[in-house]
Amino acid sequence: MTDGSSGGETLDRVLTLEIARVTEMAAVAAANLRGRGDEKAADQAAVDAMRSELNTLAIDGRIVIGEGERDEAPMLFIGEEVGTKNGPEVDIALDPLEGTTVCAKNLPNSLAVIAMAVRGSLLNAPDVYMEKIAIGPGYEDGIVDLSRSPEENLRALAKAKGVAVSEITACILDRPRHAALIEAVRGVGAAIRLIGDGDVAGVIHTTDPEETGIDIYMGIGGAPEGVLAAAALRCTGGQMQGRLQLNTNEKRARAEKMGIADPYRVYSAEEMAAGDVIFAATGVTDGNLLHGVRFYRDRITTHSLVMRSRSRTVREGRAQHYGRAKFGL
Ligand code: VTB
Ligand code: MG
Ligand code: MG
Repeated sequence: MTDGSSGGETLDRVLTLEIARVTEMAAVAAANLRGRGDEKAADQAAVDAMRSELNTLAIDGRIVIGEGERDEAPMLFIGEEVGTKNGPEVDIALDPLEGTTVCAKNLPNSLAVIAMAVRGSLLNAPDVYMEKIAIGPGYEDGIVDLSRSPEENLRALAKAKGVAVSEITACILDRPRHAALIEAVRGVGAAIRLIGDGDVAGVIHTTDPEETGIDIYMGIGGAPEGVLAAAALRCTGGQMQGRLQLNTNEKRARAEKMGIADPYRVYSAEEMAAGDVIFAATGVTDGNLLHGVRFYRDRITTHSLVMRSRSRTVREGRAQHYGRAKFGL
């Protein structure tokens, strides 16, 4: 099928711009409640806004990475059908507010994110942890690998970049489970950017080290966030590996029901998000790549990235939304 067609192996490229509206709406709703110390309220506002905008799109959409399984998530649950149905069959991964805690504290890098792909091309990951490693574009395949030690990976990256290991910065979630990883990274002489939340942003930051100061993402975060990050990397280039942390029988059984036969499998970005993938993210709070939403008397401004894997296009868009009424604000 040719590019721009409405179904089959490729997505209509107009959808790339359409999904930016979806993340913009979610980001504005969340930003209206940022810094209030109430993560649930901000998350709920983002979910409501994203869902109603998503339902206006001419797609036959199915959520595969969402807010959770049906019984615990009333909206945007896994399996929920969205869109007008008059359009291509697509699978959707989303997080209306990625980094709820950072949003509640008004700290950097909370985002509204969505990825869309041809039906059947996104990994149906259960909501468990995933070990991840990611670097930006421009490197030979396989220079970092989850099967190698952090020291080996950092040395290989430094060598490929042509710098000393001390000039490499790794982004890692600030969690007790990363104590040994953090020690290893510092032990080899690399620097660490410790983040409180938001590893989708952390992975995307590796794609623009000059701008963000981050060369590599390492560590264990959410599996749903892993698939979202993989979708973004498919568009920007770069390498990523993810391995689900299925450390109990219950988790292995849950994963098996979702079609995951080998619990130890290492997934590449292509295996987590295959084929023609589109991705959008809008900043909620200010961050390294995106400004947060700004509220003015007569308008609201948003800052987004929209990407498409097929054409490897990354567009950055700042929108001035005159007339705040469309946001109900
Ligand atoms: C990360 C981070 C998310 O969950 O995936 C993290 O990107 C992992 O879980 O923003 P823990 O918080 O349990 O360590 C979030 O913090 C929340 O979705
Ligand atoms: Mg969420
Ligand atoms: Mg999240």
